[in-house]
Amino acid sequence: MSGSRRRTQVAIIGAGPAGMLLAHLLRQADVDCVVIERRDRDYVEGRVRAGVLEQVTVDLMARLGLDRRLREEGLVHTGTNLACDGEVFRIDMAALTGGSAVVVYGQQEVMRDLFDAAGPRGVEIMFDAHDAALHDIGSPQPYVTWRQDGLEHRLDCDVIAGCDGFHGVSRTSIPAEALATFERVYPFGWLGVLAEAPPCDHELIYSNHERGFALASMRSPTRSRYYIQCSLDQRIEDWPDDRFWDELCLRLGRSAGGRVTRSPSFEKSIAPLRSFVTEPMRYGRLFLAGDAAHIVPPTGAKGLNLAASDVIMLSEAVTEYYRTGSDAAFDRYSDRALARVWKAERFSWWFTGLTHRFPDMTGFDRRMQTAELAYIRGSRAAQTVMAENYVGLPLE
Ligand code: RFL
Ligand code: PHB
Repeated sequence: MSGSRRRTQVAIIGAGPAGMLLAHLLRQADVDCVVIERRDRDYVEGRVRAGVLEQVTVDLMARLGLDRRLREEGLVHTGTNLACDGEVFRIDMAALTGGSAVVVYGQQEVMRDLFDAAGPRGVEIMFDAHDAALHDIGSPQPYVTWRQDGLEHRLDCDVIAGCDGFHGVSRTSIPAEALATFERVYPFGWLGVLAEAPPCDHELIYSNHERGFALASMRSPTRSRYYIQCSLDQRIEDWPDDRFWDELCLRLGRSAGGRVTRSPSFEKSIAPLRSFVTEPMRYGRLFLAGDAAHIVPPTGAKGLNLAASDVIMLSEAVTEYYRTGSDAAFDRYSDRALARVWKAERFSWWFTGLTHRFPDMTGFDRRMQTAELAYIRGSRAAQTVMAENYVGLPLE
């Protein structure tokens, strides 16, 4: 059965961080858009994912006027910690970068802020939109169709923003011969746990341990987020809370591990690790942004932040197009976004290699890791490199 047929300027596929940040940016610039999301709001908002926001992302929320809770509840971290076999040392990011910091504020909170403001600001979101399909993306009059409430809908537009994540439909709508993809799949995953308990430290601890990587993070002064590296054949059922806490404490070492509060976990999940980039991030009038175009392993905390920098650049391209009528800004988007993406890919890949245990690792490889960590510990120059990447490179 046929449902609605209408027109907008920009059709946005996916209401994750990339799609919703873009929608708010476009609304602020008086560009019409409609967001088409496969799932419902509770699902998107409920996913426990990123926790660390770079200054670029914090500034974006402020520019959108959506940073009230972020300022009240976000935890500003001016430093982060590395550990090697239980020996913890601090990287003073603010001192090394001329005052930059990151803010711990969960992706769930970011999504809540973006969704809460959508209605009042006229950002239209079609939730539960199934079987989205992209049509005529190589032409200046593309359109999107989907199924909702048993009806077929059609949205004509000037531009499609593919913000539908790694498993979305946008990237795969592009003819394979028009794209180059670059990928590294890591032979391990992260088992993550959320617990209602004070964190073991007031800052994050990234720990390299003989038995594998561990990360101590948080969501608030009373809520901890912890991860341990695990092999990909493991299941959640293999990790009852007691086993998780034992392993985490071992890997964090006596001092930090001794401060872990073992309370019942209320979220536990395993995520695979991958580095992935698509070039270019554009085909005709379809523009990819966020995880739809690239994936980083979570070690550098870059995924959500890259989604934010992509959509800042994409919104600039779109608004320039409507101001000038010229495609020139569209032509620059992909190169501009990829320049920042590749630097974040490099950092996340490097940081993963420095801190994780690889199955085929030799004694020599492990000594290389411990030597590099010892070098970073003793070198202001090495710490500066780490710090400026961690807080986020500037938008160019
Ligand atoms: P998302 O978040 O995947 O959102 C895509 C949205 O598109 C919808 N969708 C569709 N809608 C319509 N039709 C279709 N055919 C569709 N297919 C998909 C989906 O339902 C979804 O709502 O991508 P986006 O917006 O690009 O955002 C990316 C971020 O979510 C991601 O990069 C981060 O979560 C990564 N990440 C981290 N990033 C950070 O910056 N800092 C961190 O500390 C951090 N930690 C993490 C992370 C990701 C993790 N996992 C689980 C992958 C920690 C973990 C464990
Ligand atoms: C998190 O708190 O979920 C988190 C923090 C830092 C990372 C990855 C995830 O590098």
